[in-house]
Amino acid sequence: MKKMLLVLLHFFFVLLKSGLSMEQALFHRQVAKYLPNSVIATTFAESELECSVSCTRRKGCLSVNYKVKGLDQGLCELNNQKISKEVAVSNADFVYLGARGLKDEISKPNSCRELLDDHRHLHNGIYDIQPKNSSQKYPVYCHMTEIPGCGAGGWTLVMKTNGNLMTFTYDSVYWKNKESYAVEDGLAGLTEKESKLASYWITPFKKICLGMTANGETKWMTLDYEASSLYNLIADESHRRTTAGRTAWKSLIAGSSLQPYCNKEGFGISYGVKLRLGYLANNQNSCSQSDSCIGFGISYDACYIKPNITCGNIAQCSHTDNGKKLTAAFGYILVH
Ligand SMILES: [Ca+2]
Repeated sequence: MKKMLLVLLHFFFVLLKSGLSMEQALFHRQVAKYLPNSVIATTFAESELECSVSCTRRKGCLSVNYKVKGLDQGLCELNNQKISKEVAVSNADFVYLGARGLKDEISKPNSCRELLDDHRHLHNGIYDIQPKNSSQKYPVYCHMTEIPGCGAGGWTLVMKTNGNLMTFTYDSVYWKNKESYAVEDGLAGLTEKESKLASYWITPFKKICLGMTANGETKWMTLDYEASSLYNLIADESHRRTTAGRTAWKSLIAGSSLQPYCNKEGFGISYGVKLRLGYLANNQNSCSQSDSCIGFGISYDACYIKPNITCGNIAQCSHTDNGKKLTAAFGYILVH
C-alpha cells in the first residue's frame, strides 16, 4: 500500500490534431501529487489524456492536476507553473502531469540540476544537455548523488585536470575557448583522466564544487557563485573574488601550506603566480611576489623556481604555515 502512494514517474505521449498539423507533447506524470496555487482554468475531463489535451490547447498551460477519485472526480485543473520539489504537495486524489513539449524550456536541460529537478529518479551517468535557444546537444557526465563537502546531487561535471600535466596550465587555450577536450574521459565520471566538457561554456550555475585528489585522498569544497557559465567567469582573465575563505581552500589538500599575507581568492589571479581559480598568499604584506597558492590552472614563477604543477598546492620561500610544498593534485570542477 505504501508503495502505491510513492511518486511514480513515467511518461506518455499525447498526439493530437492541432489545425492541419500534428502537434506532439510529452507529459511527465506523478501519481498522488498536486501543484497548488497555479490554476489558470478548470474543466472536467473523462481521462488524464483528455485533461492533458486541454492543457496543450490552452496558451500558458504547463501542467495539470487531474482528480482521479473522490468528490469532483474528473476535475481537470490547468496550471501555469510546473511542479518542483519545493512546491509539490502529496494528495492521493490527484495525478499531476507536467507538459514537456516544445513550449517547455525544461525539455532542453542545460544542466544536470535541471534534469534532476524534473526526474528525481535519475542516476549518475551520461546525459545530453543543450544551450538555450540552440538545437545542438552535448553529452555531459551528471553526478546525481551527493558529493560530501559539496552537497545534494545534480552536479554537472565541467573539467578534470591533472596537476602533473600542462594541459590546463594558466596559459592553456582551453580556459579561453569553447572547445571540449577528451570528452570520452569526461563522460567516464569522477575518474583521474583529464577532460573539459561543453558544460564549461553552456551550463549556468549557482554553486561550484571543487575537488582535489592528492596522496590518495580526495577532498571537496563549495563556492557559492552564480554565473551563466564557467567560461564567462574565466575566459576574459578578469579577477573575480570568491569568499570561501583560507580554511576551505586549505582543506582541499591534507597538510597544505600557505603564507600569511595577500590572501587573494577567486578567478583570474595574476602575479608571478597565476591561477585560473584558487587562493594566493605571500610572506610580504602585498600580493606581488607571492610564493604560495592552492588552485586550478596554475602557472608558478616565484621564489626562483618554475615547477610544472598546474593544479594543487605550492608553497615556497619564507613564512609558510606548514612547510614548503610542491604538491600536484588531480582536480575536479563541477557546477550546480
Ligand atoms: Ca614573497
